Amino acid sequence: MPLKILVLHGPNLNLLGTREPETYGAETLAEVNQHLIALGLELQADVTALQSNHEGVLVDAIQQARLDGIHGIVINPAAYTHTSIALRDALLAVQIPFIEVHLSNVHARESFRHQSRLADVALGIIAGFGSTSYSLALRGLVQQLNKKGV
Ligand code: CA2
Repeated sequence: MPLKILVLHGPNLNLLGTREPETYGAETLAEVNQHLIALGLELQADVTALQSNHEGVLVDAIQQARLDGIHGIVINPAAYTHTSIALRDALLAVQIPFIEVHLSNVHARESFRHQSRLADVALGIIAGFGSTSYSLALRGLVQQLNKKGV
């Protein structure tokens, strides 16, 4: 049975490829998702992706992931990284290993981006590689899950 991986994108990431390419890259969200689905096939992982601008929708998706038997989550919580106790609580509640991903190097930016509400409960964090951050996260997550014999 292939691993089931959920990729979650937080607020404003639907704008990828249309604004601020110097910070977030030129690839659209649809292209990022296509690459992850293709990489998933290579890694024998079934990848599904969801973007929402709404915190509650992301919380619902995390809760649903448990019911759907998702083995691991790759999440770019975007601005909710720095604020959301609700996302932290949801991820802790479902006990699904997750990787926190950022396109930009958040530590080279404003100080309010240096804090994460999720990082200390994440399996790992990847930041600063543009859309490649997601691919690195997916590879790392699948490797860890396979190592654990999930
Ligand atoms: O670097 C990242 O991936 C961030 O999670 C992106 C968030 C930001 O609030 C975090 O501090 C770091 C912002 C996402 C906004 O996405 C846009 C994409 C294209 C154009 C404009 C915004």
